Amino acid sequence: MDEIQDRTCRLQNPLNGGHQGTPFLPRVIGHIDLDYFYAQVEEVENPSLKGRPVVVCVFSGRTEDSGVVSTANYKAREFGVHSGMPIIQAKKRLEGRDPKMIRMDHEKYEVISNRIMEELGQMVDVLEPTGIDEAFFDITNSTAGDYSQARRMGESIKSAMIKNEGLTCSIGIGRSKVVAKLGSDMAKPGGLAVIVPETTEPFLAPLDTSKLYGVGPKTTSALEEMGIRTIGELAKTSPPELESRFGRKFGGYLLEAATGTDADPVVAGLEPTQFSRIVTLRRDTRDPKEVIGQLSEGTQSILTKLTSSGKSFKTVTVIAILTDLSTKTKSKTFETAVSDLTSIRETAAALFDELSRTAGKEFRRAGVRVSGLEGVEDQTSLSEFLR
Ligand code: TTP
Ligand code: CA
Repeated sequence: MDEIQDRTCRLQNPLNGGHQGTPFLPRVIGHIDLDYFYAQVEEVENPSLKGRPVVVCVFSGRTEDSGVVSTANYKAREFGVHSGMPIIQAKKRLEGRDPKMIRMDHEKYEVISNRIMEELGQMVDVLEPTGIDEAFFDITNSTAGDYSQARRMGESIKSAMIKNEGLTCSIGIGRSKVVAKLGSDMAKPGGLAVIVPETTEPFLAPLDTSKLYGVGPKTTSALEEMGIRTIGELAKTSPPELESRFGRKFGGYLLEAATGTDADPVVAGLEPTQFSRIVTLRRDTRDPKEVIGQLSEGTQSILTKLTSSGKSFKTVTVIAILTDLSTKTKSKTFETAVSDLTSIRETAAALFDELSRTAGKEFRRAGVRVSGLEGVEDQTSLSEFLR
């Protein structure tokens, strides 16, 4: 155990990105992946779909049914429906099973994804979104490297997703990105897998190499040709043997991945393109004054972020999550960029006023977003130039 812990510490030392100042804590890295994301969002919006096969479709428009499946819920997957399958084929497989075929609404999923990433960002030390419904995170500092604490954080992230969004997710936690990603894959759907540092190598050893992040069918068959089938066998292979077959970089990566010692740090998300804050209202309401009042800290914090990053914005969007968990948004775009609190608050109040008249239901949660940020490029290039 000590040897593994020690190696983890030395590896993470210069590379521990998000938790400077505490160099000897074992790394605690997580990976979160929302379950059947687009289809689950549709189920949340329309709970009567639960129990039915739900297929989110990208219609090409050529004929009524031409196009492919974007994703499907687990009920539809039971009948072999999966992402990328032609819609016609999915319909055949679900004949007589009362399927619901839904047109993909990318913008809607993106609004929800952005909100989720913002929420997650507030719960962890460093968040690195890697797709519309997945992200790596680092919680070394907030758990002080303690894996029992990490398990509790994993549980509370899962509960927050259910409470705030009505969505289930899968989480993996371990000492590296590869281990965390493998954990979330194994925990699907809806689970939490915590792989403590001491048991990482014995945990990985019996698994097929194809389970490793970045190991696709081509690499798997190349490894098989070398007589390597399990991660444990890969871990015992000599570096020169792997490097001569896969090159120095990928060969080295394979060995690190197989021992769960890949040291890649979790890097905070890219330059923001928007700032937003969302709150759960003290009571369900659609009174615009009450809503904007409860967002006063949130709008202030948006302003602080704008000021500290030297940015102004062109668009204000208000977001309301109604009592049935459906999401409604309304936006206003200015002709020229602005950066003052009054523009945010007054515009948001007017937009909430409009939204409350058309929403049809009370708001459970409410948020404000500013986007169309300006001043980013100028500042970055200048500071980079000076550096
Ligand atoms: P995934 O996370 O790969 O899949 P998923 O969330 O639907 O299911 P799982 O429970 O297995 O994680 O992709 C996230 C979203 O990206 C998915 O909901 C829809 C979209 N997507 C496509 O549009 N086309 C595709 O081929 C894939 C794989 C995903
Ligand atoms: Ca997913």
